[in-house]
Amino acid sequence: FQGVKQGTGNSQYSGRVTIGTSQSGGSYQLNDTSRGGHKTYNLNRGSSGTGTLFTDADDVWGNGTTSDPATAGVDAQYGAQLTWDYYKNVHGRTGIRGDGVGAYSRVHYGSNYVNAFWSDDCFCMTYGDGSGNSKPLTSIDVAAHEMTHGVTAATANLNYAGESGGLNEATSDIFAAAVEFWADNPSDPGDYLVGEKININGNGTPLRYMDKPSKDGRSKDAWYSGLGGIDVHYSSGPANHWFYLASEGSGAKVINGVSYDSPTSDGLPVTGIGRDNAAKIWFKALTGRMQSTTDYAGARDATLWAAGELFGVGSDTYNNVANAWAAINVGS
Ligand code: ASN
Ligand code: ZN
Repeated sequence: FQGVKQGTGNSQYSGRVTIGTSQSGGSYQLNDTSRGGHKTYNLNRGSSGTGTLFTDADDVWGNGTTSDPATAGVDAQYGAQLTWDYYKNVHGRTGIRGDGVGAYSRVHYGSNYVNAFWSDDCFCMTYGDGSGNSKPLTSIDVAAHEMTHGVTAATANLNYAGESGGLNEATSDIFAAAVEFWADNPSDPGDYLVGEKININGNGTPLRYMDKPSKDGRSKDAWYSGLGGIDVHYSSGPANHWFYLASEGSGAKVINGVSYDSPTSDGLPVTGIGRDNAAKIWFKALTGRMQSTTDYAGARDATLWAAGELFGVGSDTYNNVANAWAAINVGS
């Protein structure tokens, strides 16, 4: 017989988790029919097609380490599940396109591949295993980042170049942080860091810092006239910084054991509105106002429109949103 199941996964980054699976005949599959049929496939070092759908005899998946190929499948399936649940429960959006249809994930892409990516062509996410000391790219924040590229493509469709490209990347980092905080998994508590679990630099540092993006040595903290000319993973910096400041405010702070200290470009303090409010505003701006060519000034307008709709024009929340933009040198 066939049915919707709840499997047990021994993940690499999130401890023991419950994952959506299904049963067909005598075996189980990583096919989450309760979330649009989101599936996870094993590319087994291949780099095209779908490889094979993960299957299992007892619905207990992975062993928590890379010695079992199913472990990466568990993390990918779990990250997609959390991201699905976050968009549905927090923003009322069911599925990447809002149509209830799941995407799919592919793990063990190629050899020594130190990246992950979303593709609109396959409507799927793909994860490498890392190389040397770097680890599989299947952490919660990376999964949420990549899946959010699908949401952006289905909504504002921000062009992946220039300032709009930086806003596209920032949207993925913003919801990566939001999903991680919302998931509240004790093995991977929420933070304003991107990729802190995967050792991508080989020295234990994260890929990006939202409180002070320039800590990575390349990202910008504030808008300047040349911002549209740099790589989108660095021009995302000011918008990531906006999200941190709007959420938490400026100054020093410790959250879930991580220390932050967020400077402002105008030297004026910013009062935070809370990350749930900041995420609601960004989501509404993304889906209700931003377009493919939206730049930083346009993103400010879009978030102020959203803040006005949600909290009232001239409310404290509205004014604090404007102050966070001024703190990254956008608007006055
Ligand atoms: N991981 C990267 C990203 O999602 C991959 C890329 O640059 N295409 O932005
Ligand atoms: Zn990205």
